[in-house]
Amino acid sequence: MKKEFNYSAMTIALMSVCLYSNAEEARSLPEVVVTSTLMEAPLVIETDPKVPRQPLPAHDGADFLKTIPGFSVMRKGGTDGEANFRGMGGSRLNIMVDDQNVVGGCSMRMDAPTAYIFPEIYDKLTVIKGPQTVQYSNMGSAATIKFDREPKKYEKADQSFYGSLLGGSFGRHDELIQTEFGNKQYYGEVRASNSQSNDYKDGDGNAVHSRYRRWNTHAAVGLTPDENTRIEFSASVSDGWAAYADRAMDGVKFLRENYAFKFEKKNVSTLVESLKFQASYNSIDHIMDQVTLRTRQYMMMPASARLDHFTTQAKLSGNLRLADDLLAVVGVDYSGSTHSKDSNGNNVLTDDSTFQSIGAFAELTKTLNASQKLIGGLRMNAWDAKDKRTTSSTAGQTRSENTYSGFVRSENALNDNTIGYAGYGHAERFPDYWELISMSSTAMGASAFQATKKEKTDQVDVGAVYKTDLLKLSASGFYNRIDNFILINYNGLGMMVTGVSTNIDAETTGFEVGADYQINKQWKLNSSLSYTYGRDLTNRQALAQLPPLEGRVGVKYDDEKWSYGALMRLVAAQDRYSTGYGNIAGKDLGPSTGFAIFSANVAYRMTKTSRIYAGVDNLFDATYAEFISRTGTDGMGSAVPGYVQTMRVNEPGRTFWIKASLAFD
Ligand SMILES: [Cu+2]
Repeated sequence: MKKEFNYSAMTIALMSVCLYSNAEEARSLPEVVVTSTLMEAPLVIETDPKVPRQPLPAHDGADFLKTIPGFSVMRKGGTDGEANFRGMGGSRLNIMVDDQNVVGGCSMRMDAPTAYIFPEIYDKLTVIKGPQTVQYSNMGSAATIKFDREPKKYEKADQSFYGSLLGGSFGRHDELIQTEFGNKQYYGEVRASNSQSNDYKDGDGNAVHSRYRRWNTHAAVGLTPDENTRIEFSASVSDGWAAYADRAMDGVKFLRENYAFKFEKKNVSTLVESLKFQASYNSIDHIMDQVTLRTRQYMMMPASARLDHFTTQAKLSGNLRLADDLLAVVGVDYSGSTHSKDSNGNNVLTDDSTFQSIGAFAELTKTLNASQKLIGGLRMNAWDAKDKRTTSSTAGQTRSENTYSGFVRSENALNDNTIGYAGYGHAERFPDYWELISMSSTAMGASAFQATKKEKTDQVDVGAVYKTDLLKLSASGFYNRIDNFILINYNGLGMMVTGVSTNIDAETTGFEVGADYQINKQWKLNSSLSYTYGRDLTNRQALAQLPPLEGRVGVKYDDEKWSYGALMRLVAAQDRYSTGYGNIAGKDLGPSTGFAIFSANVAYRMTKTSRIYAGVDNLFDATYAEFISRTGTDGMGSAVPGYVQTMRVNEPGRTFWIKASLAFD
C-alpha cells in the first residue's frame, strides 16, 4: 500500500453513526449511486443498470457486475474485463442480452460476452445464482446473468427520452441516448452509446496501456395489434478498439451485428398463459494486431489476426397454468455457431469449428401453501461440434454428446419478513469453443478436442433474505462438487501454445452476506462480505482463479435533494493459488496482497428525473491489483514498449468523474 491510513479508525467512525439512529422517521429511498447490490429474493439479484455505480465502471458489462458481491473482474486494460463469479469464469456464467447468448470471437479471449454489453442502454439486470434455473439456453453452471430491455406499453401516443453524459479523469467521456415512442398499435426505440478513454494511470502515476473507444447503436420497431400480442424486430451494431496491458496484441476491431425477431402472445387460453418465439442472428468480426496501438515487438508472430464468430439462435417457450397452484415453463431452443480465422494475418477467413445445440426444458413452480413454494426443472441438450482445422490431429472429426441438467428448490416464508431457501442443482456443461479449439493443442501437437470431457456440477444452495423498512439482510451459501472441471494448464508449454484444456475434479464452497441499515431518515449504512474456497482434488492443490475474501462498508446521507456516499472496499491477501493453472481467460500468477480502497460520491436531484453526480474513486491513490489477473512476468506479451511492466495489470489510481442524466417521460 502506497499511502498510510488508519483504516480501523475509519471503520469505527462509520459504525458510530449508528448511535444516532432514529428509526421512526426512517425509510428507504432508492439508491442514487450504487456501491453494492443486495440479493432481495432467493438467489435473484435485480438492479437498474441506469443507476450509476461506484467505482466508475468501464463502458462494458463486466465492470458493472463488480458491484454485486461475489463477482470479480480480471483486468486486461481499460475495458473488456472478464467477469468471474465465485471463482467461476468463462462459459460457467451464462451471459444473455434480451434472452440471447452473446459469444465473443477472439481466440485469446479479448472479448468476453460482456465486452459487447453496454449496461446503461438496458432497463434491467438480473443475476440468478447457482444452477437454479433451466429456462435459458446454454445453462450457466455458476450463474445466469441477463441484461434486458423492457419495451414500454402504450395506451395512447407517447414518447420518452433518456440521456446521459459523463466526463472523468484520463480523458474518459461517455454519451448515451435512449428514445422511445409509440401508440396502442406500434412502438419504436433507438438506443445509442459512445465511450472513450485515454490510458489511465495507476497509483504510482505510471500509465497503463489501456485506452479504448466503443460505440453502439440499437433500434427496434414493434407491433402490438392487440393488448396480448407483441411482434418486434430489432437490430444492433457496435464497434470499437481497445489497448491491452496484459498481452502482445490489441483489439482494433470488435464489430458486432445483431438482428432479432420476437413474437409474444399472452392469455392464449386458460392453459396457455403466454407463448414466446424468438430468433436471432449475431456476428462478431474481430481483428487484433501488434502495430496499430503499439510498436511491434514480436516479429515471429503475425502482425495481425482476424477472427469471426457467427451465431444463430431460436427459442420457443410457453407458460402453462396446469393448475391454480402449478405453473410450468416449457420450451425448446436451438443455437448454431461457426468460428473462423485467418492464418498468418492474411485476412482470408477459413472456418476452424462449428458448434450446434438443440435443447428442451421444463421448469415447474408448485405453490404448496401461503408460505412454501417448490421449484424444479429439467433440461436436455444435444450437442454437436466439428473440428474444421486442417492442421489439428483431430482435423475433420465431429463430436456429439448430450448434456442433462436439473434442479429442485424449496422457498419458505419463515415469517412476514424472512424467506429462506434450499436447493440442489446438477448442471452439465459441454466444453466451449475456447476449451475445445483454441486451448486444445498440447505441446506435443495433439489435440484435446475429443479428450476434453463435459463438466458436471452438483451444487447445494442455501440462504435467506430478511426485509423490513429499516433493515435488509441477505445471506447465500453454496457447496459444489465439480466432476471433470475443465482446468486450463498454462505451465511449461512453450512459446506458441497458450494453454491446454484438462479435466480435474474440484470442489468449491463459499458465501455472500449483506446488510443494508437505514439508521434514520437521512443516514444509511450498507455492508457486504463474500468468500469462496476451492480445491483441485485431482492435483491436490488450491483451485485456480478464486478471488480472496472481500468486504465492503458504505455510508450514505440522503436528504431527497442531495445525497452523499462513501465506500470502503477491503480485499484480503490471497495465499491460496496454483501458479500457471486457470481458465480460458487467465491463470494464477502467485499470491496477492490485500488492499483497502476508499471512494466517495455526491448526487443532486435537479428534478424528479434529472440528476447530476460526481465521484472520486480510489481517493488515496493506492497502487493495487486484483488477484484474478492475466499478465505474467513469465509469459510473453505482458511488456508493452514504452510502459512500465507490472506483474498484474494495476487498477486505476485516483479517478474523478462527473455525470449528468436527464429523462423526459
Ligand atoms: Cu483478439
